[in-house]
Amino acid sequence: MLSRSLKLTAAVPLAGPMLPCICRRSLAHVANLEDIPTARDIQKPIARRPMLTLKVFKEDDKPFSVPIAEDSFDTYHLDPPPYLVETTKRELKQLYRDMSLIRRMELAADGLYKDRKIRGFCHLSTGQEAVAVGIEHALTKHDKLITAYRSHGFTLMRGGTVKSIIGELLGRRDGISYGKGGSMHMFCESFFGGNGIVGASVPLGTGIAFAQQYNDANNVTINLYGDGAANQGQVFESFNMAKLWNLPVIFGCENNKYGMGTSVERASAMTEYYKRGQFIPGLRINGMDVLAVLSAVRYGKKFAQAGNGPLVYEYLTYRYAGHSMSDPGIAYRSREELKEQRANDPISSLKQRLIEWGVFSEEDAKSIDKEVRSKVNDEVAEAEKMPEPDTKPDILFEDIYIGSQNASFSKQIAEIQDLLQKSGLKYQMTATGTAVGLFTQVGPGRSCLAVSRVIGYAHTLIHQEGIPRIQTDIRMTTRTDKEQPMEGSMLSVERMLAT
Ligand SMILES: Cc1ncc(C[n+]2csc(CCOP(=O)(O)OP(=O)(O)O)c2C)c(N)n1
Ligand SMILES: [Mg+2]
Repeated sequence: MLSRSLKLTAAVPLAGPMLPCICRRSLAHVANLEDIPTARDIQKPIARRPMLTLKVFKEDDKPFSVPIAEDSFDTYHLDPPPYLVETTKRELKQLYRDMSLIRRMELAADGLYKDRKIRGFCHLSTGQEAVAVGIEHALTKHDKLITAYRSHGFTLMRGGTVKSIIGELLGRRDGISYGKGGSMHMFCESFFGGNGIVGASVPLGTGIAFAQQYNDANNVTINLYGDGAANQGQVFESFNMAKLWNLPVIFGCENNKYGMGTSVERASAMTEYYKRGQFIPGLRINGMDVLAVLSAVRYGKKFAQAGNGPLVYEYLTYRYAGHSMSDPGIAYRSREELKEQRANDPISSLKQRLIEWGVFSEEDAKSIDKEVRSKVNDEVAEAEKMPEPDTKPDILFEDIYIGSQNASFSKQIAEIQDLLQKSGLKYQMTATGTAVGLFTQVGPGRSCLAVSRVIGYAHTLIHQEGIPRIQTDIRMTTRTDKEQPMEGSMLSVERMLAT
């Protein structure tokens, strides 16, 4: 039903609002590197950072420029972003505070997990703060962002609060996803998660950029993924469509050097992820320097807004913690490596520069740290006081999109239950609004007819009512009283479900 109605509406607007988008598409540069407007001949020397006499103003909001290191970028068919970053005292202090806030919040989550108050998945981003913060400061709330599952920092930057994020991790009703999403599934305005399936968010982000182009919104989508996703086919399919249609998207590989415990060298035949767009210009950025990230994303946003199409960015960064809380993070990397990376810490390196430049003093930095610590402590305490969700089945159905079927869903479930009861089968069934889990046993000599009727009904649900997933575990008790999965019958079940 769902797919049928989608087909109909998609056909209608072609002649209307679709038009500007089609016109723009015809401007796209198709697989021809010479045609990229700002493409740079790779042989030409890269413009280096000009010399600067740093002038920091007393006033908080008076703009001035600060330098970033010459090795901040590597380019691929693209001129580098500015090595002088225009900013203000207020912004520099805010960059420092934002990174410190993410760090503190992550450390608090670490503690709550170890106290067994947070259960399940929990992926921390300590070490990677400069990426989330640098990106956010180059955007407005009209720009969109989507990332993978290491998402706490991005959620905070996009508008979440410490309280709502920690509340979510604790599974509380007032968490940012009402306690139903946990670490990997957090969302807020202009932030599309928080996605647990590696690589799957990249095509989604491409669709978001398509929507921006379609709606003539002069904004950009930041489409992030990990090095562990970078070799997936859907990533390259997304690159192709984005270039073909000239979409305003900055793909960004957060290269923290490991996908779980596998180093990039063991996973990728070519680890220069910024060149992986082939026909899309690319940029490798020192992702441990928030100012380099800021400069790069501001530049990329202008590039996309000028109608030049996508970019492929690579943020070189490092995660201090293990992949998730169950990984101590030391089996596949040495303590020396960790120590070396920590010496390059994004927060302390910014602090040092801000002190050197006279933006703030050591004392000012300490008082920011103190304020951040007490803010996180207060908000964690508030989150811990948030109510648990009621244990009512209705709560399962709230906030879950199941098309227009919400009202009839419980009726359908009741019908399946009725069928099962009549069949005399022992069964267990769980239903969540988007999926039905069915566990049943078939005894010897009993006909499989009842099971196939149930599966037939499930099949109808999938195709006509938009229920995307039916999970079955049907076991047969054999004559020797051993229980075994109904493998033979499973085949026909799968066939039925596939049709
Ligand atoms: C499609 C899919 N395959 C496998 C997994 C299991 N998995 C979870 S995280 C991960 C590694 C991803 O590494 P990376 O993209 O580098 O992200 P990072 O953890 O470094 O932030 C894998 C393989 C998954 N979630 N989805
Ligand atoms: Mg990684």
